Amino acid sequence: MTAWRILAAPMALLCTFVASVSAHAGHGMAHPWQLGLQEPVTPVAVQINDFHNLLLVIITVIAVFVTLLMIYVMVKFNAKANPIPRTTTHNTLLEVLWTAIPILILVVIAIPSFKLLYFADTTKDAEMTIKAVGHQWYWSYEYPDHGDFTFDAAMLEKEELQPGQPRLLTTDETVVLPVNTNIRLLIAADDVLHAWAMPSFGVKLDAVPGRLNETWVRVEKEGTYYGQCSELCGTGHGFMPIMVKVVSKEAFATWVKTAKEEYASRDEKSSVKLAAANDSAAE
Ligand SMILES: [Cu+2]
Repeated sequence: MTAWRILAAPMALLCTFVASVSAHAGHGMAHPWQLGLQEPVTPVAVQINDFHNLLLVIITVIAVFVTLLMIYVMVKFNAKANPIPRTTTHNTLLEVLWTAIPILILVVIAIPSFKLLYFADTTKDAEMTIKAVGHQWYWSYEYPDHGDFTFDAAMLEKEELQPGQPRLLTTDETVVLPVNTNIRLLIAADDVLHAWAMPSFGVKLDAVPGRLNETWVRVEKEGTYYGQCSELCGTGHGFMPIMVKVVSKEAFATWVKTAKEEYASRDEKSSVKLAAANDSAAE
C-alpha cells in the first residue's frame, strides 16, 4: 500500500499534465511541441484518447518498477557488496507471480481494447453515408444520400495557399460534414492501397481496391480537421491530404444545395439524357 501511495502522487501529476497539454493542443491538426494525441472530437476518438492514457499509466508503472528493481539488484548484489552469492535458483511463489501478474495486466488491456475495436467498427443508426476513394494521389468523395454527387480533393501547392492554410494539408475541394450526426464512412481505393486517416476523429482505415471498408464518425465540434493518407502508396503518398470541414446541420444543407449544382452527379447517363431532352425541347 505504501508503494502505491508513493506512486500515486507522480502518476496523478503526470495524468493532469497530459490532460492539460492535450486540452491546449487545439483541434484539427498537429502542433509544434504537442504532447499526447490531437484533440478528440468524436466518441471513438475520445475513447481512444482515454485508452491511450490508461496504457500510459500502465507502461509508466511497469517501467518505473523494472528500473527500481534493476537499480536495487545492481547495488545490493554486485560482486563488491555481495562477495559470496547464494545458489538459490527457484522460487515457486515468485515464478507464479511473474507469470500471473503480466497475464492479468494483458487482460486489463485486452478488454477495453476489444470493446473499443467493436465500438469503432459498427455504425449505430447512421443518418447519412459518405464514401472516400483513394487514388494515386488524391482522394475523391461521394455523397450517395444527397444526390450522389462526387468530387476530387487534391492538395494545394505551396504557391496556391492562402494565408493561414497549412502546407501539405490543404486541399482544393473540402469535404463538408454536419456536426452531431452519425455518419457512415465507406472507404475504398481505385488503384493501390491507401489509408484514410483523421487523427481528431480517431479514424485510420485502409482503402483497399475492390473492397469496401466501413467505419463511422459523429463529430461533436465544428471546425476544420486535417488528416493524411497513411499507407505508402507511391511517390505522391505525402501529397494526398484530407481536409474535412464540420459545420452546423443548417450550413450543411445549404452546402449540399450548391454542391449538387457545382459537382458532377455519379449518374452521368441520366444527366446526359436530361441534357439531350433539354436540347430537343429547345429545338
Ligand atoms: Cu495514398
